[in-house]
Amino acid sequence: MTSDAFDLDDLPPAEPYDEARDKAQRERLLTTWQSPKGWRYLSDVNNSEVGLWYLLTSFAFFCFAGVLALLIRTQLAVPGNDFLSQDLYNQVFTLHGTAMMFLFAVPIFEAVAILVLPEILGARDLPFPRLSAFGYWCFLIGGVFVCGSIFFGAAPDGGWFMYAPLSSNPEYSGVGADIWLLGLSFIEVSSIAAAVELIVGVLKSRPPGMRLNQMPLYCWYVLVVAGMILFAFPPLIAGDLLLELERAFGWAFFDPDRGGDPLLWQHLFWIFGHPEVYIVFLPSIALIATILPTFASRPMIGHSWIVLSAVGVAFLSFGLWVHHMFTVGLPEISLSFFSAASEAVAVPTGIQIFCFVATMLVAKVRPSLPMLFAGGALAIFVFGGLTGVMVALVPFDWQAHDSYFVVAHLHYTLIGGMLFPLFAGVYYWYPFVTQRQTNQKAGKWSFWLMFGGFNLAFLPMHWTGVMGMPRRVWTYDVTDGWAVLNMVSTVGSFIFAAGFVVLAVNVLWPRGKHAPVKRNVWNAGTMEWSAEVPDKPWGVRSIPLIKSRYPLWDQPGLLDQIDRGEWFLPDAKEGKRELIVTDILDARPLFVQRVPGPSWLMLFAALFLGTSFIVATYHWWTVALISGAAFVAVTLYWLWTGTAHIPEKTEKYVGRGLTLPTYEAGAGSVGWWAVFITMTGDMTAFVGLVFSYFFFWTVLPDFMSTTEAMPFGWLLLGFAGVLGQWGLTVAARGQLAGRAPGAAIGALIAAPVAGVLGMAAFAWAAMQAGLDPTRHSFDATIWALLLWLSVHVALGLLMQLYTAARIWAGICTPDFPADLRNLTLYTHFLAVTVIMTFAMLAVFPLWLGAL
Ligand code: HEM
Ligand SMILES: [Cu+2]
Repeated sequence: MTSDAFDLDDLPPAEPYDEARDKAQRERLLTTWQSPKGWRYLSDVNNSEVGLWYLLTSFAFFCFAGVLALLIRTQLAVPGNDFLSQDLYNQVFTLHGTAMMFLFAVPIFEAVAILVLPEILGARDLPFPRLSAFGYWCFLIGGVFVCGSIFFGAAPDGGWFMYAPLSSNPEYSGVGADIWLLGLSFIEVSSIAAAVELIVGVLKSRPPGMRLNQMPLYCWYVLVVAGMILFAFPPLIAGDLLLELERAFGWAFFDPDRGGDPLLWQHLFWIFGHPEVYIVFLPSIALIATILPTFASRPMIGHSWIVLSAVGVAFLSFGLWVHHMFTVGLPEISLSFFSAASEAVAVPTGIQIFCFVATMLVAKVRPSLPMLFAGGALAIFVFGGLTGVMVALVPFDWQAHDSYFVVAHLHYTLIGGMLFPLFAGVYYWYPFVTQRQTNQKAGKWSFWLMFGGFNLAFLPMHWTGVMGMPRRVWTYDVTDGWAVLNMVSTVGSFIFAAGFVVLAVNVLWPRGKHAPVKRNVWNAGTMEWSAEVPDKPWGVRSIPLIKSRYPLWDQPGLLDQIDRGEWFLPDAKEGKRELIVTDILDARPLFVQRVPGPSWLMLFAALFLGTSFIVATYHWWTVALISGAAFVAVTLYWLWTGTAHIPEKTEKYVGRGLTLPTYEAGAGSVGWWAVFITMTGDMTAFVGLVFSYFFFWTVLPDFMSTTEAMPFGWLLLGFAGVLGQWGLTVAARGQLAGRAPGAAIGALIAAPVAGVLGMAAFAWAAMQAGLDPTRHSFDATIWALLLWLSVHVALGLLMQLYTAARIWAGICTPDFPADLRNLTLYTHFLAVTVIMTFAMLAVFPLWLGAL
């Protein structure tokens, strides 16, 4: 039976249990999924391993940033202190904020998700294990680079939001700003890679039967947060690009003398920065939403309300960024609007909290370490939320802006909203990861030390702030009257740090010395606790049919059935790592996806890409180019050898009467979705550039008229050329489907020729008009748009030649056209990009002229 004719409610019974078969299947699964041994372990791609590396690395950066925090507090302990120099102090607080936000808060979400999401979904792995590994290596390399800079006195020192013009003028800010811009862009790319992986994972790797409305809350939050990363990071990448172009080549974006505007940076930064706050804290709410039902021994009250509120917060959070700019002198109307919108976020956030509290009230909650942390989190976070409501009011914010009141507020939300829930999660899942139990008594100590220390450190900052202590000052005078409160803060922060040390020792204590646990120690309802003790590398012995949000509670006998291999894919006969891909809404099984195993390619790809970003910081352009080319070569080899293989048979029996295809191309496949989602993020970055264009247009009355118009004919030719690159690709798809691979190859070779000629025509038009990016913001914006387009034309060229070669080699065929389908999707986005570019370069100015 294939999946169309398949009724999930009426499955044939499992075959009778046979011990010898079970043993053979287990052996085959083991050899297929086993991690490589010795130093080859680092070539592994299994989500359990990569997730763990991610987790440990993020915590390492947390420790680093925490030590910086202690340096800050030591410096501020007494007035007139000279423990840190002023210059070093600037680097220390900038790097503290930067590392906490970019190297800890976001990556830790991805780390936890990579580690537990597949298991909660009852999947063997995520659909692109190698992508996760690549993302991890990029994160490690970029993070070490950014953090390492402080040992050379070269760390960024412009604050974690790097405001122009301080950051745009190399005279005020040294190489640190470049390290910040390039290093973080590189890390953002890896964050986006992980987000793509997680979105596709939630949408397509759910077990059969787990319809969207049956998905555990944790998965909903992962979907929402990964989606937010996809829309929030790209505007910042666009901003980074503009700022680096100004720093390295003198392009005029932020310099008011040349028609630039520093506020553009603030907009692009906070369009990212505000959602970032929710990107950081929603995953932690997700942890509470996962932990709470377990200890309440009942389903969460208001499941759908929580999901809707999470989605609501995500949407709202993109409309709030201006509340970080209340004091820059914006029109009153926009102040009122953004103030009201900021208050509105309290509503969906409140709904989520109310559902949690309601669940706790109706159930008898079992006291436990994770719940202790969850309770502490709610207490701190609600307090931080209240001061948030205060600073969202414009008159109050005018007083409190850039004072220690804000430092207090942001740490109450971040530490209450993300750190404490995260620690709850650490204690909750420690037995899942290690199959041992932490020392509960030490756990309580760590809680009370951190809870007490935290409040002692940050509560006084509300007063120092109101008394006028500005943030980011390296020292103060005894006559300011802040000395006692600052000393209290410092003592508190060291107590907090002591609590964290207790936690770290507890968790890192040799595993063997902790007490072993039985399966599903907390008696939880979600699938990750179905893991056998001792743990196996295959994720789940057989992939079950899921009919409940809490299957381990509601589906009697499920564990035994899974263990005996009575469900889907109980075997790995061909020695291939296989997943079941299901459809987005109803999780009906669609096909069997084969995922590649361990490889060094991702490490090399990350090293080359990292090198080219790092050397670009020092303007060694040649090395950057060579290394970039090496990255492209490795990636192409990785794609060629690792993706879209033609399977040895087109169908496969997966058990319980179900036979599934082993290949899929187009909109059902995971590869297509990955391209679609990645390109959505890419378009968002482009929209950031479009935003810049219209931003200048609204703030500069003569934005369009400072230069000669570009010749329309050349622009039209450019437009036609790049559009031709798209059209020829679509034609190639038609040719291949019509079983004319030769013609398809021809079209795929002609396509980039059209695109490159088109780009040349565009550039010629800009040169004809004498556009010089260092002269004025208009010229710089046009060149930035063209630069963006040309990079995409070039990427298209690479992929077109790659796909032509695949057709020629017989890997991409009329019946197995995945590569070409994905490429066509890419060029659809290219077409939208060139249409919008043409509209801004040619149509919009014409239309304005006609007005
Ligand atoms: C371990 C406890 C922590 C302590 C004692 C601490 C201390 C501080 C202090 C004193 C400042 C103000 C520095 C200044 O304005 O001169 C600061 C800034 C900041 N902290 Fe923390 N912090 C801690 C944890 C965190 C965490 C967990 C996060 C985020 C997840 C975080 C994010 C930030 C950010 C974004 C800034 C602003 C940096 C800037 O002004 O550019 N901190 N921290
Ligand atoms: Cu905000």
